[in-house]
Amino acid sequence: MKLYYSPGSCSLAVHIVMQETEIDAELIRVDARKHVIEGGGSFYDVTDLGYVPILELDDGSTLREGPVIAQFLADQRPESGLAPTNGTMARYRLQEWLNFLTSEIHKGYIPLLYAVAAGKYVETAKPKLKSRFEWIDRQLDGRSHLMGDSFTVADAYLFALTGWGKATWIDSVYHADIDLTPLGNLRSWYERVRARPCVKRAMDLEGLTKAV
Ligand SMILES: N[C@@H](CCC(=O)N[C@@H](CS)C(=O)NCC(=O)O)C(=O)O
Repeated sequence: MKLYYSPGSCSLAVHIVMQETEIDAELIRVDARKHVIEGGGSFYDVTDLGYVPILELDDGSTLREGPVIAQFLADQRPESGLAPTNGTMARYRLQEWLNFLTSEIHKGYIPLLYAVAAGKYVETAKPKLKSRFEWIDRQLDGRSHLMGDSFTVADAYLFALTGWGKATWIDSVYHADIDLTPLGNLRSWYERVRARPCVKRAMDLEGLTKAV
C-alpha cells in the first residue's frame, strides 16, 4: 500500500491511524499546493482531484476521502478499537463525528486559510468555525475522547484539524487565524492525543514536532 500525504495536512489523520493500526504502507510525500510528488511526477497522475490523502492499494486501485480511508484502515485491524463494528449504533456515532469534522471544521477552515482571496467571507466564516470548536470543547467536558473513553479515527481527524488553529499548545504548520487558546477541554484532549506514541511517530515522520 502507498499513502500519498502532505505534512500537517488532513492526511495526518490517516497517517496517525496507519501508525496506530501498524499497517505498513509506503509514505509518499506530495506538495499539495503544487500538486507535485516528492522525487518527481505530477500528483494529478495519481488522482485527477489533486488532493491528499490518497491510499493506493496493492492491486493498484486508489481510495480517497480521509474519513473513508481512516475507517478502511481501522476495519483492517478491528482489534485496534479505532472504529466500532460496522452496523452498530456506535459506528453511526463515529460517522456522525467524521461527517461533522469534514463538513463543519475541515472545510470551515478554507476561507481562513485562503483569507486574502476569500475577502469579507472570512468575517462570517470565522465566528462559525470558532463556535463549532467551542461546541466540540463542550462535548469533551468530562470525556477523554470524542467517542468516550477510547481513541478512535475521529480523534485522529480532529487532531489534524486542530493543528491548523492557533494556541501555544498546538504544533501548527498552517496558521489559520483562529485562536483556540481559551478551549480548556480541547487543550487537555489535544495534549492527551499528542502524547500517544503513534501520534508522536507520525508527527516526527512528517517533521511536525516542535523543537523544545
Ligand atoms: N474531500 C477530501 C479533501 C482533502 C483535502 O482538502 N486535502 C487538502 C489538504 S488538507 C489538499 O490536498 N488540497 C490540495 C488541493 O485541493 O488542491 C478529503 O476529505 O479527504
